[in-house]
Amino acid sequence: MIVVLAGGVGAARFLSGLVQVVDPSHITAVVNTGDDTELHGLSISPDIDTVTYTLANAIDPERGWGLRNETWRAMESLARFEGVRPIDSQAAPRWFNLGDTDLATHFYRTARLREGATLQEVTDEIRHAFGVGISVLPMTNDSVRTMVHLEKETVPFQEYFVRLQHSVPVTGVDFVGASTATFIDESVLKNADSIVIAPSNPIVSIGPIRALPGVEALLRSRRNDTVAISPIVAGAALKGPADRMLVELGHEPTVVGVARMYADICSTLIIDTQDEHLVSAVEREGVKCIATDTIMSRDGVAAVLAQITVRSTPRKGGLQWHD
Ligand code: FO1
Repeated sequence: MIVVLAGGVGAARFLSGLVQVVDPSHITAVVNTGDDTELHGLSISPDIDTVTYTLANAIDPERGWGLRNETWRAMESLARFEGVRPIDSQAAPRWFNLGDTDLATHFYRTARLREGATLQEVTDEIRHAFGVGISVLPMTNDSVRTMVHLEKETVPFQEYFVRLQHSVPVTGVDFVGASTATFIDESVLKNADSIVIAPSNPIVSIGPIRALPGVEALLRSRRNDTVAISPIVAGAALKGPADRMLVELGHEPTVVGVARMYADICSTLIIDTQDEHLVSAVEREGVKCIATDTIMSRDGVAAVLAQITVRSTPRKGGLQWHD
């Protein structure tokens, strides 16, 4: 079993390459839920849906989130209430775009959670409904919410990322609920043949998973079987605010900075060829370093990157994959 610690878009793209080189039944994605939010009374799990929709080839290719061929009639129809909504009302927010067919997923998840299903159960039902072959696990069934500290206020992650367009400096992040949450399943990390840290935001996508009780120690114990892929290429994030967040939170926004953040829990870091000149600097952090093409927006790159990734971890347990 290959276990992939995953956030949103970059992780989803990597997984879409991995399923081309490894039998999907041998892949488990442990997905960040710190981005989850409740809007319109609906329980929304963006990173889980991005992974599920991408592997179902149903993702909108331009946005990297939500469903392709989407319509927005429900969201447009909310506009009429903005004129009558009391000033302090949270009703009918339109800054977070929920497409009409995407809403169906949130209706189903919300209703099942209200019936007492766990997030793990309903996530498994949804990935089956979308015909996804890998196991998709939320990092926990408990409520963990990434709160982003800005200069003058603290906001939930999606308000930082979407409403404020992550255009404001961050002074800190907290994963509220993490210290009392239960990691979804320790045996997944204990028994994995290899563990991959996907090219996700090290702070707000991988950070929440690491913050769950017992996970950091487990990952340290599996360091030799763990490989990470840098989400930073040539000092920048390919998507989202990872590079700025690294700087704002005191890290170096380079593959060396990423190596420092992951050195305790992974033995190999895969970086892009644009950073090839930093291979020795990464290895000085005590992490083996492989430079290859990691820009998965180009066709075929995700599968090759996945192949290099699985080859770079010891093939424990004789896991079969097609070379
Ligand atoms: N990202 C945006 O930039 N704008 C949006 O309006 C937006 C809506 C949205 C709805 C459902 C969903 O699953 C994801 C959505 N995202 C949107 C992306 C989301 O904020 C990010 O994918 C993750 O939270 C960060 O990885």
